[in-house]
Order: sequence, then C-alpha cells, then structure tokens
Amino acid sequence: MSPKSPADQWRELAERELKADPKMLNRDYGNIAIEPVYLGTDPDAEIPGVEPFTRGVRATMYANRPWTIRQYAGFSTARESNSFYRQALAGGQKGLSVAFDLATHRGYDSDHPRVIGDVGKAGVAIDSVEDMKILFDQIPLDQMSVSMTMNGAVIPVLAMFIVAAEEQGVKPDQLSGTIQNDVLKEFMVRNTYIYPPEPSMRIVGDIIAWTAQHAPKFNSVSISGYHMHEAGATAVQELAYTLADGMEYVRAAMAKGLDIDAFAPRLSFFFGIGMNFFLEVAKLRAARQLWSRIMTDLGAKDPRSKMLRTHCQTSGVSLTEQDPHNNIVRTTIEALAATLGGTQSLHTNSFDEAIALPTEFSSRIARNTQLILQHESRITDVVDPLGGSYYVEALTTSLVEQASLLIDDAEVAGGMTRAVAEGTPKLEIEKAAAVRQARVDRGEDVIVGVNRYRLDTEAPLEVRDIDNARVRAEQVERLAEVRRTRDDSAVTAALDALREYAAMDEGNLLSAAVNAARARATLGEVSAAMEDIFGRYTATTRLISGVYAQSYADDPQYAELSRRIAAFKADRTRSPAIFIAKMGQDGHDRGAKIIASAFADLGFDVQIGALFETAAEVADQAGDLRVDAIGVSSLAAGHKTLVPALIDALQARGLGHIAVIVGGVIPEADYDFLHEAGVVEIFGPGTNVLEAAYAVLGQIEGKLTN
Ligand code: DCA
Repeated sequence: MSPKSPADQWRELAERELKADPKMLNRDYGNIAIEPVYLGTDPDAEIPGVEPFTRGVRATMYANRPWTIRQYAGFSTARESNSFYRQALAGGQKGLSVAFDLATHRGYDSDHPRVIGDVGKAGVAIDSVEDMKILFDQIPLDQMSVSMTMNGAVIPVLAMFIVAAEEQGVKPDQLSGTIQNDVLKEFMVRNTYIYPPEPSMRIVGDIIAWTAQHAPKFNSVSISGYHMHEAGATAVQELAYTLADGMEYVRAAMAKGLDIDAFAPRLSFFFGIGMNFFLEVAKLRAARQLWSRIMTDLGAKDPRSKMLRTHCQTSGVSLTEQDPHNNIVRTTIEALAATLGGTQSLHTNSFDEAIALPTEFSSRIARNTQLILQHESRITDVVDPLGGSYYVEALTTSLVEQASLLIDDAEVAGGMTRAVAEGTPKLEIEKAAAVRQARVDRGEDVIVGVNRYRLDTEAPLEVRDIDNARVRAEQVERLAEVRRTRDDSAVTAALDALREYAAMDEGNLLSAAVNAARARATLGEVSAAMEDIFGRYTATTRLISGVYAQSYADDPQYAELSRRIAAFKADRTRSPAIFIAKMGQDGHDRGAKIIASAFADLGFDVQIGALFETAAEVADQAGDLRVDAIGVSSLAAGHKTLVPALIDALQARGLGHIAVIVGGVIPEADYDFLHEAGVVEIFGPGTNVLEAAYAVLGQIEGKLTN
C-alpha cells in the first residue's frame, strides 16, 4: 500500500478537528477557489498539526477556531477590575488575563509599609479570597478561561483562585486557564521573585504536580520569553533562554516522579512580538520546531507533549510616548506577525501604554485591532499562509540553528537554574539592550516620531490615573474585616502546616495553601509563612560596561560630553556622581541599567541601588555616597507617591542640594506636579541617552555653581 499523500494526511487530521463542521474546507473568493491549506509539491513537506509543528499545532488552525483574544488587564480594586472585565467580554474579548499589582506580586498585603506607592497601580490588588471572589463576580469560572500573570506569590494567588472557584461551585477539574508560574525569567529580567531560585523551583514543580492531578485542563506554566524581549533580548536569546527554562521545568516535574506525558501537554508559552515582522513570524515557527525536538529528546511520546502552544503580546517597548497614535499602527503590524506566526492567544497593547494605564477608549481600539484581523482581514481563511515562503523558511532555519547553539551553551553550563543564579543570561540580554539603545540614539534604527519625523508640539493625551491612596484605604479596610471575621486558630494551624511542608521539602505547598486560603489567611500571611523557611532573595546588581562607548567611538557629541566630564573631574578632582534608584516594588530595570552603564561609560561616577527600596533607604544611601544627583526610574506608576516622599526624605536629612531626576513611564500631565515637588528633569520613554546625560551634567554643574 502506498503511503498517504500529505493532502490525505492533512484531511484526515482536519476532519477529526472539525467534527461536524466542514464548512472551512469550501471557501472561495468569487471565482477564485481557496484551499484550506497549501502544502506544496514536496511529498516530505511539513503538514500543519503534525510534528514538529513548524506550521502550527493544529491541522485546521484559525480556519476552524481563531486565536483567543485575551487582553491583559487589571487595576485598582477587584470591584473596578471586575466591571472592566465584564465590559471587555461584552465587547468581544474571549478570555481573561489578570494583571496583579506589584504588592500582590511580591507577596505583600496592601497594608504593608513597603508597598505604599504600589497598591492598585499597575494591576489589581488582591489580599484574600474575598478580593478574588469579587474579581470574578458574575464570571462563571467553569466556562471562562482565566490567565493569571503571577510568579512570586504564585502559591497564595492560585490557592485563592481555586477557593474562589470552589465557592462558586466550580471544581478544580472544571477550571481552564493558565498560571504564569515561570520564576526563572524573573531572576533574569522581570524581578518579581520572592524566594531564592532553588525553593522557587520547588514551587513550580509543586504547582505542575497539583494541577496534573486535580486540574487537568489548567495550563500549569506559561514559559515566558516576553519579558526578555521587552528587556532587549534578541530573537535568538528570547527563543533559547525561554526553551531552556522550559527544559528546566520539565526536569523539575520529572524529579517529582511525574511521567512526562502526564504534565507536558499543559505546559504553555508566552512570547513578545516586536516590529521585525518576518523575523517574529519565523520566531514562533522556530520555537515550535525546537520544542518538539527538545521534548522528544526528553522522552515525551504523546504528540500533545511536543506541541508548543503559545500566547503572544505585542511589544510594549516598541510603543512611543511621542505621537502616540502611531502605536496603533505598530500594534497592528505586530498582531499580524503573531497571528501569521500561529499564536493560540493574543494581547494587543493599547496605544497609550507607553504613558499610562489604558483608558476605556484605548482598550477598545486594542481589542478591535484583533476583532478586525479576525473578522475583516480574511487571514484566518487559510492555515499557515506564510508556510513555504523562501524568506520565512530561511529565517526559521537560521533561528533554529542559532538558538540551538545557545541552548547547548546553557546545558553545558549546568542548566538554567544555575545560569540565572550566576547572572550570565541577564548580562547578555542587558548587552543586547544597550546595543539596541545606542542604535536608536544614533538614528541607525529609525523610530517614526521619535528620532525621525518628530512633531514640534504634541497634543496632550487623556490618561487613566489611579487614586492609589483611595485604593489602599479600601483594601486596608477589607483586610481588617477579613481578619476580624475569621477563625484565627484555623488560620494559624493552616499556616503552620504550610511552614512544615516548606521545611520538610515534602508535601505539596499548593494543597497546604488551599487550606490556608479557605481559612481566610491573607496573601501576605501565606507568603510570609514560606518566607520564614525559604528566606527572601536579594539580587546582586552587576553593570555592563563599554557597550555604549564602543557604539559611539566616532561620535563628536559623545566625545564633547566626555571632554566636559573630564574637565569637571580635573576642576573638582572627582567625577559628577549619580545614584540610580528603583523605589517600591517596580522591578523593571532595563532603563535604569541602560542609563547607568551609558553614564558610567561617559565618565560619570554611577552607583546603582538595589531594587525595591523605600524613599528613606534611597535618601540614606545617596547621603552616604555624597552624590550630586539621584536618577529615579519609575515604570509602574508609583512616581506621584514615591518621588515626593524621596524629596521629603532628602530635605529631612539636609540633602536638599541633591538634584532629583525622574525617568520612565511618566504621563505628561504629571510633569507639573513633579516639578512643583522639586524634580529638576523628567525623561520619558524615547529619550536620547546622550541628551539626558547633557541635561543631567548641566543640572549638576548649575547646582554646584549656585
Ligand atoms: N481545532 C480544534 N480545536 C481547537 C483548534 C482547532 N483549530 N484551535 C484550538 N482548539 C481548542 C484547543 O485544543 C483548546 O482545547 P483544549 O484545552 O481542550 O485542548 C481550546 O480550543 C482552546 O484553545 P487554545 O488554543 O488552547 O487557546 P487558549 O485556551 O486561549 O490557550 C494558551 C492558549 C497559550 C495555551 C494558554 O496558556 C493561554 O491562554 N495563555 C495566556 C497567557 C497570558 O495571558 N499571559 C498574560 C501575559
């Protein structure tokens, strides 16, 4: 008997997926007949839905079911986020994706003194099961797939979600959705870890084990390259480090005695999609091909274990503060790349996200971008329409080759847990980010409206502002109510049991936390119980050097600025000194690192503080270091609370002469407020680093001569 032709193989698979609805097989554009898939003439050509899945994980892909429109959102209180979700679902969104505030991420209740500026700002504040129940009020959790971006405080958050569902009458095996639970990349780029790498890996393993047993429809990890992409990683780095992280999770779960095919079908992925259109399409194809091979090598037999299913998000760093409506175009191009690359689920950014949290209006445009692609563009008619493109196939092959080399390096170095503890991938990504920034600053990479075609004046944009003090007060009140009405002895017993599991390295931490959540232990209490045993991780900050200087080797402006700094040094027998600070629970440090390394290359004396500091801690260090300026980097909307607190703390210590500069995501509407508070310079996204250095030097010289 002759082997089946690719077309017959595909049709057999497709009919199984289609079940009763074969209409996708008969499409036409008037007199032009449309095949559901184009397979070429090579009998060995790849088929969508067949290993290694380069052409997609399903034979029928979007022709049968389009990707899930899953917008990442959350802010303020659970009540306000719930009403936002319900409105978005009514407007055509298909799945939920919860953004938690930074206090929740880092395992603190809203009344903790370290999170004063963070509560409800960059996501929704969740302190207990009561908040979680409000978040999903009137959203049936047996029908809605819910993704939760949570890594640090993943145990209490998932436990509270499970209990909130239980109290809706929904059992764990009815839950569908995804928990991010990808801690390795937190140590590399995102920084919302709590515990050190080793116990953090145990948590990942416990969650994979618990969901495999109790919640088989729930995706236990979302292995994320997105944050590497946003931190400046190249496509090869994003691919390689993400897949290498995935291998580490597979091994952690297997070390618990689980059969690979019992959990691997529920591992999922998450990639960032930037503006290099064809490269991004190829990146998703290469990711699927590589993962299928990796899983085969690790012993997977079930084809579902080898399918790389992914969510994608358009790139936040590609958005500009300048001429922001251009961001709608950028996001559309990126969304097209994600979908032509074969994503399962997609978030499209709102055009104002380089400035503030999205408004109702900008969120609607972002959602409609996907609806228009699904309903109007006809890109869903044909499966993998770019398969067979000479260019895309060549890019895919190159990415597979290059990423394989980097994965092999990580393996030789002892795997990703060790590599992240040593900090090598982080430094490599920071180097790539500095190279990219220098290219933008020098105009080699054009960004319309920023380094070319810039407007003389910009119309102000209406932005969403969260009244952090009000949200915090509401949360503190509800926390007090929870603590007043619960059975304290049940809480203590549940937390003791959790501590014991953590200490013995036995028992499942998630199952112990579910009991604690039922008893109304708070998020902070559950986190703290584990912290008692595991400790809290503090990262060491390392700076790259020389990348900026090298990129500017022949630049007259750079040379002029270096000369001025040398003259400053000759006059005063010291360099101009700046302290780069990150306050609150905002762990985005790409901008801070770029500024720090570029300024150091220029000749500034640069000290970079630890992450997650309070205003008082920053003021103390700046005083001890006798710096001329403090550069505050703020990307999580805490600036209106934390910057005035810093200026007060400096005044109180007699350090009012130190110039305070703020950079990051700062809405223009807040500039006056910050200037009135005493800030001397504000640098938004898209600031040229050299121009910033000129301005800072000018401020320092001005302060010293006055
Ligand atoms: N034919 C038949 N069935 C299909 C087809 C098709 N062409 N396409 C999808 N389906 C099925 C899937 O198999 C799945 O059913 P299953 O769970 O029983 O296997 C169902 O339809 C849902 O589709 P899926 O592609 O899994 O899409 P999502 O549920 O949206 O999951 C995924 C996407 C990436 C796996 C998930 O991890 C996710 O939603 N991640 C989001 C992460 C996130 O939001 N992060 C925020 C930053």
